[in-house]
Amino acid sequence: MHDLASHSRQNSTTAPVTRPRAFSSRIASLNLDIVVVGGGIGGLAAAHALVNAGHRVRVLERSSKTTKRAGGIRVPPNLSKILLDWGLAGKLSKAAQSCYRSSMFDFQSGEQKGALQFQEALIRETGADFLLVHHSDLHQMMYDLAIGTGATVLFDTAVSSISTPDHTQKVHIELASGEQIQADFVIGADGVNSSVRPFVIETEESRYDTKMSVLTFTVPTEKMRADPELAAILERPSEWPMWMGSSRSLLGYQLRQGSEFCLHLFWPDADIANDDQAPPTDDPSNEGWDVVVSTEGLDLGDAHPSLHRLVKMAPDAIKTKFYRRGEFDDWADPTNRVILLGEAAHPIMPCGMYGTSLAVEDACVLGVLFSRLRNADQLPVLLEAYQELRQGRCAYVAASELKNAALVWLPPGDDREKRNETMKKSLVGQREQWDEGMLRAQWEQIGGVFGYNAREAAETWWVTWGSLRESSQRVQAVYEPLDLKYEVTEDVIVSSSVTHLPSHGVAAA
Ligand SMILES: Cc1cc2nc3c(=O)[nH]c(=O)nc-3n(C[C@H](O)[C@H](O)[C@H](O)COP(=O)(O)OP(=O)(O)OC[C@H]3O[C@@H](n4cnc5c(N)ncnc54)[C@H](O)[C@@H]3O)c2cc1C
Ligand SMILES: *[C@@H]1O[C@H](CO)[C@@H](O)[C@H](O)[C@H]1NC(C)=O
Ligand SMILES: *[C@@H]1O[C@H](CO)[C@@H](O)[C@H](O)[C@H]1NC(C)=O
Ligand SMILES: CC(=O)N[C@H]1CO[C@H](CO)[C@@H](O)[C@@H]1O
Repeated sequence: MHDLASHSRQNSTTAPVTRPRAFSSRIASLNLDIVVVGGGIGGLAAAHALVNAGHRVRVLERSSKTTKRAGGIRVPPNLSKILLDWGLAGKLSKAAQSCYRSSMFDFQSGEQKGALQFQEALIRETGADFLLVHHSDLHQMMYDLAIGTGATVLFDTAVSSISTPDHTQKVHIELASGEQIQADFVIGADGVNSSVRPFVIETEESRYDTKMSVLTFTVPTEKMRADPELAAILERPSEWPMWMGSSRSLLGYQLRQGSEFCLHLFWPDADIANDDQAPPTDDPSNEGWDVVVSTEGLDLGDAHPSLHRLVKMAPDAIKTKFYRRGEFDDWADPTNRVILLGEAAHPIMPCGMYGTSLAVEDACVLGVLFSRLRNADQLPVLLEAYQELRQGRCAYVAASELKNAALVWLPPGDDREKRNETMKKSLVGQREQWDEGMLRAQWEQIGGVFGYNAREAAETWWVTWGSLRESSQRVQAVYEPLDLKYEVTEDVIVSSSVTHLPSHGVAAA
């Protein structure tokens, strides 16, 4: 590994003295040349965190710099906290909307069925607000951060393959243009359909068709204000409404200071009329964010008439096919030169609450670990720590996300009756009733998810294991003292269909 060692930073004393809190002031004494494949929010966050940890970073992004189509993102407190730590308070106060409550309505009648109030105490404890922000705005903020710290971002640069030829320590990155570049280390942050992943995982991944897609619409609120029923939805900007249907659901929220309303429609593929321009709904090319369908051919069926009107106010929608994938055994390649991050490592249900949070947390953890780098021999241990710190939490969050989503699209049956009962209590009894039933259990679960501290988890790992492993150079098999708390239990959506929630999932509440 002498090749790597030769990059050892000569001038670490010139590091800036003050840094935002999400970074340790630590600078790695071994300075790597890192390539991040994919300049989404996760890749840019990784670039920012790793430059801050003392490394040189180039981001390769296949699309062009002009903003791509996107909708909104829900930013749970743990992500907003990282963003605040990264100095984005000013930009967020202009671009983001705080959110404290979610109301549930019947998809057909429009009648309110329940409410989920984020208790202030909990929000306070997590230390940051729940925010709603446009994907493009957050992406731009991340880009500015990455560039500002000194990362290089190359657009229109698609990676076609990577390799690690035996005779060199470098990773070779083959671009679609035919050009080849080299790096000491590669981060695959190229999203759900990652082209780096096949290099890291050897076995063919399993992909399960949920037979559902998410349609993301953006409606100018100006149009909604002209319709009294829809205007009423806009009266409470700090609340996101959800409409619960049978094997379908809709949620919406205001963006960009109330000028836009973003909608995510969770919809069965069978009910999406085929657009001539779009690929057939069951085709994997519908995954991702590139397929745009016209709202003309979309029939909302038995939905409340106001929802029909609402959806038609958007000329088109981004259609994202939802495949579930199993967990990947390895996030790092056998040579420990390539690692996966964000959706490339742990795909999650599209348009849920946590996709972006998990990707940025990954970046945060990787930054902390890589600020410890002194010697290339540490890489196997640090990469193992990264996966160990992240994988359990990501799997837990992905499962609970799906469980929560399934709760609002339950088909008729006992589970749905139970849900209705509990939701009714959330409306009638308010506080006293709050302490009972599923919603509270759900909320506690959310609390556990919000309560995660990516940076501290990584720092703790180092204190507990890092220095120890470093001296012994032996990877230990047991990690209990870290107590990651996040475990995927059998009852959390391992079922064969996402449109049905396993009965004990609800009964447990
Ligand atoms: C254009 C776009 C719009 C989105 N809109 C929304 C939204 O409205 N709401 C929501 O909840 N989530 C949205 N998402 C998803 C959300 O960004 C992710 O769930 C989350 O932020 C985790 O991101 P990631 O960085 O891991 O992956 P992604 O956000 O998917 O980013 C991956 C990046 O890698 C690039 N890439 C892929 N393959 C290659 C390659 N071979 N070479 C170079 N670059 C490559 C892609 O162009 C993309 O920019 C969107 C994603 C994208 C890409
Ligand atoms: C339960 O709630 C759903 C969604 O609001 C509704 O369609 C269904 O009729 C409700 N069931 C009963 C028995 O009220
Ligand atoms: C996913 O990647 C494969 C191979 O790189 C490609 O053929 C396919 O079109 C991609 N799918 C999407 C949705 O981009
Ligand atoms: C990364 C980060 O800042 N995480 C926060 C998540 O929430 C916990 C507890 O609620 C905070 O202590 C963390 O700072």
